[in-house]
Parts: sequence; structure tokens; C-alpha cells
Amino acid sequence: MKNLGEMLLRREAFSEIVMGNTAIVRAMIEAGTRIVTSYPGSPTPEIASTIAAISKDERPFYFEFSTNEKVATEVAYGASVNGHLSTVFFKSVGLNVAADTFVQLSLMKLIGGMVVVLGDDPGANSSQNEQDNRHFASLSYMPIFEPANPGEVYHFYKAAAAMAQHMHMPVILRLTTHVCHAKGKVDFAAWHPAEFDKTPRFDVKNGPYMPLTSLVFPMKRRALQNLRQAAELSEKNGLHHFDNNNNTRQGIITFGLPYLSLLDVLEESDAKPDILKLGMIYPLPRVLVSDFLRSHEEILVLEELDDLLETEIKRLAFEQGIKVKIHGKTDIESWVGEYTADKVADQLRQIWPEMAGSQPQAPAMPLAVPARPAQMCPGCGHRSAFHAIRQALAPHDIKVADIGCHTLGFMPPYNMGELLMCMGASTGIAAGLSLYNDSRRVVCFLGDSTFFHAGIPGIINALFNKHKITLIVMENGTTAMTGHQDHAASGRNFNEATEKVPVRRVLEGLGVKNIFEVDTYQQAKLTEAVKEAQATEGFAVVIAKHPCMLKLMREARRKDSFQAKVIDVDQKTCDRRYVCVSSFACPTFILNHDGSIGVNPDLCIGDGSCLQTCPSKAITRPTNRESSKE
Ligand SMILES: Cc1ncc(C[n+]2csc(CCOP(=O)(O)OP(=O)(O)O)c2C)c(N)n1
Repeated sequence: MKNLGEMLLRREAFSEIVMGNTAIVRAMIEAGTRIVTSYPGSPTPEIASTIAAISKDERPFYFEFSTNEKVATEVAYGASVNGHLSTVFFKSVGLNVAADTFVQLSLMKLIGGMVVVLGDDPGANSSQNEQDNRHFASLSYMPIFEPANPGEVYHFYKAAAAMAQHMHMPVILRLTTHVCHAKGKVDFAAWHPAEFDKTPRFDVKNGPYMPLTSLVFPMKRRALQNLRQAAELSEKNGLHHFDNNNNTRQGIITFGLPYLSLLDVLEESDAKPDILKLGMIYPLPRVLVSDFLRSHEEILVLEELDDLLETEIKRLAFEQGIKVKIHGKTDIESWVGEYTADKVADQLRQIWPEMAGSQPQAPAMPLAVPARPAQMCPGCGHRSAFHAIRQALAPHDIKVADIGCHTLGFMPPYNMGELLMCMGASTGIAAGLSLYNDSRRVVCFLGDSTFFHAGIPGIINALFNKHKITLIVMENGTTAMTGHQDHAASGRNFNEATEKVPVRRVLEGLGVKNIFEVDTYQQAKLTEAVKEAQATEGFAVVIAKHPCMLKLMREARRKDSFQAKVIDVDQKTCDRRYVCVSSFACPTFILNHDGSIGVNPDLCIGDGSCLQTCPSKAITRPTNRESSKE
């Protein structure tokens, strides 16, 4: 692909092999989406990287990363009631944050329509749980489309947008990790840019938009009416697909990734079931599904994660008195993990073994692949911080982690995290742990993006209720874990430079009295600051600050003047106490077979944060990489 930005703006129809997270951006453009918002989180951040490939001036829609998923949903909602087709996208657990706003959306008449793109993560590849956000559809009266591949991502987004615009309602497009990241050929249509009408179209007469007391009922009735209409639409236009294998005995109802995995498994099999693959998975196309149930003796409902479809289909069969055997989830394992081909074969084996092939299971990988545990990057300011903070804490102090790159501090040798919940939860949890607890001090950690996302209420609570805890804000100037998205303290938003909202100033504004701000490379100073913070009477905050070195080095390497630096270990001075490998544990250091310490020049960034950790001062100052090789 030559130039992604140019490709996305092509006027004529074309075909290209793209990721699901790329296909959706062209779909947004073709559908006439005007406002797109998000908060970063896997599996969807590449949607934003794709958007970034189109220059701001040429971008046919406005995009922002908001401070969290709730705000992102609110911005998209505001845009929609003002007449613009809008989209918000975020990861699975983002919906928990957005939920208070999200569940109300269907009550409102969304003049421009709104598509909510949910990036669910079966397999918990990069999430703290495996939640199935389909549950939210019935709770909030919203239809869901679920594609299985990039081509469907493109078509289903356009269908969801058309429905949202036509019915002035929110429509969910549920993507899963596999579908976001899989590549496939997509046939894109031509695009005719339309004039961006900026006339404000919000009109209170389109409402009510105030869900208060008796108004709630007509609003709820409207939402339910819309859902009913969506179910009717789904019968003919729900993008469902029927694979007729002339098998009147066995039928499978499925959707999304499990459908693709099923096709893989069946390739090896002579026995093939009929397959009904759903496109709009909620509300259920009841006529279509009941016809399928009636025309088969046995049905298998094949779905990843929870048994929502199975339960609905069993209810439908019961209500309509259809005599058909319905198989679904079997053991606990069938509720867990991605439905890869192996998993689907396992599932089939338990019900219709003739379809699963004779192979018991995919053989274990013949090669032993070395484990590669996640770790902080060389030069990471968080490592320096943890190394220093550890010197300040007593072994029985309770350490509450939060979510971000700094979560990795829970691993040995740092052991800086014993509890973890979700973004921004550390301060509240720490407060709870500090109650009726006179002997174990409580320390909690928070990243700077998380500080703005959901961290501030916990901090206000600690102040307001006088909790005796120490909060350490790990400020690196970016949302590192999800790919360096800017946040309020970065000095940039997605589109341009902005005034920073400094963490320290926010804390001061809130009235935090005990604030210690230290660059994490100043390890001794940081150790002292943490000791002092812990010794203060009330709530204290340490801002452990250092820019994300991965981001900094990437930017530095792009400059012609860049000169790589690397440290070295003076073998004569090294007395093999091994602090560098066993306690500081920068991956740059290598423990050689002969017991000496080496340096991997390809990993070392020459930051020198390790120099102060060596008790024998054997680590030499960083020098230019070429000269160090001589
Ligand atoms: C509700 C929610 N939204 C998004 C994410 C994805 N996510 C994981 S950590 C993180 C923020 C990381 O940034 P920061 O707090 O600055 O810590 P850093 O990674 O920079 O150390 C995000 C957005 C998530 N886990 N939960």
C-alpha cells in the first residue's frame, strides 16, 4: 500500500488488502461520518493510527481522543443531536466507563445517527477481563452488527450507519480483536465527498432530550419501538448469510470469528452442516431463526464468550413450540477464550464428532519457544522509579497497582503491585485498604493518562475523606501502553499543539498539600521523597516524572543529528554483585556464562539511568555507539 492517507481518500472504487481497523475508516468516510471520538485501548487504536494517516486538512471528519470513553461518547452524542453522523470507538472495558451515558443513548432522538464501535477482546489479549459487551445491547436497547472479516467490517459499518441515520438511533458495531487485526481483500466503493454543512441543527423540538420523571416513559417506549423495528429490518437486511449444505439434520447458528474458524474446521470434513451466519446479532431475526430451527433436527449455537445467543434461541424455540434439539455451551472451557479453529473443533467433537475430523487436537508446537515475558523498555523511567521506590518501602507496605506500562512493576524483581482492578481504581482501593490499618502503610500508583481518565475522583475522595495513603503518579507525558497517544498534560491533542494541563497544577488546584515532584532518574532523591511522603500525616502525592524513553528515542532517531549511545561495563571494576541484572533488571544487561556482565548494544539506548545503580561504579558513561565498538 503506497500511501495510506491517499488510498483512503480515493474517489474511484478500488480493492485493497487491509486490516479491519483500516477498512472501517474508509467506511466512515463513505458513509459521511462527520464526528469521530475515542479513548485509546486495544484492539481499536489502529483505527486512530489510520485516521492519522490522512492529513488534518484533508480529513473529511473531525476526530479527537477525549479524556475517557464517557466523555468521548458524550461528544459523539452532542454531535449527533446537532445533526451529524457520529461514531465513538473504544475497547471492551471502555464501555464500563462510558456506561452511564451509553445506556441513555437509545432514549434520545439522534438526529444525525450514531455508531458505537466496541472493540471486544475474547482471549483477553490486552485486557484485564474477557467481558462480552453483547450484554449491554439488551440493557440499553441497541441493535448490534458483528462482522467476521475486514470486508464485513466495511460493509457492516455502512449498514449500521445507514440504520442509525434512518432511524435516528444508536447502533453498535461490535468488533473483536481478531477481526480488528485480520487482513483481507476489501472491495471499496467510489466516494463522492459532500459539502460539510456546518449549520447547527440542534432543535429541542426533536426531543425530549431531558429524561426526567414522566418523560422517561415515552422516551423508553420510543427506544423499544426502535428496537422492534430493527428486528423487523434484520429479517431482510440484517446481512445474514446462509450456507446450504443440504443437511436437514444438523444446522449451526453462528457469527463473527467462530464462523471463520468453523469454515476452517469443515474444510477437512466430509460431513457439513447447514450454517446460518448472523450479521445483525441483536435483536434476533426471529422469523429467519425459527425457520432454520424448524428445518433441522438438531442445532448447534456456536458463539464465543457467553451464551447469550443460545439462551435467546432456546427461548424462541420454547415460545414457538419448535421441536428441535439445541446444543450450545458445554463445559466452562467453552465460555473462555477466542474461538480459534482448534477450539471450534473441540466444541464440535463433543457434539458431532464426525465433523471435527479424526485428529484429536492440533499437536503441541514441536519447537520449544522461549518465553518472552512483558517487560519495561531499556531506559524506561518507570524502571528507575520502581528501583528507587523499592528502597523506600517496608516489605509489608501494601502496593496497589493501576493500569498502564507501569503495571509491569508488579513483576519481579520490583514487586510493586499486589492488587489491580481497572483504570483509575488504585487510589480508591488504597483508601479502603488504609482503613482500620495502623501497621501497614498503603502506596498506590497511577499513570498520567489514567490520572485524567478516571484518577481524579479517587484523589478528591482521598482529600475529602482524609485518607492516609501515598499516591505515586508515574508521569511520562504520554499514554504509553496503548501506543503513545497524547493526553491533557502532553501539550498536544490529536490535531494540534495545546496548552498543557499539568498534573501538578491540577493537584495543587484540588488542594493537595503534600506534593513531591522528582525526575525518576534521580533515584536517591526519589527514594527520599517517597519516605517523606509516607511520613506525612495525611494524603501525599509523589509525581515520579520522566518522559517515555521509547517515544523520545523514536523521535530522536528520526533526526539526522541522532547519534546512538551505549554504556559499557568495566570488567576490572565489576565485583559481580549483579544489581544491574537482579535488581535494576534492565534487559540491556547480559549475564554471560562465565559470570561476567555484558551489554547488548542493540537494546541499550545510552540513557545512563543504570550508572547510579551499580555499587562498584563499573558501568561506564554512555559513549557514541561506533566508538564504543572500537
Ligand atoms: C477503561 C479502559 N480504557 C482503556 C484502557 C486501555 N489502557 C490500558 S492502560 C491505559 C493508559 C496508559 O497510560 P498511562 O496511565 O499514562 O500509563 P503509561 O502506560 O504511560 O505508563 C489505557 C488507555 C483500559 N485498560 N481501560
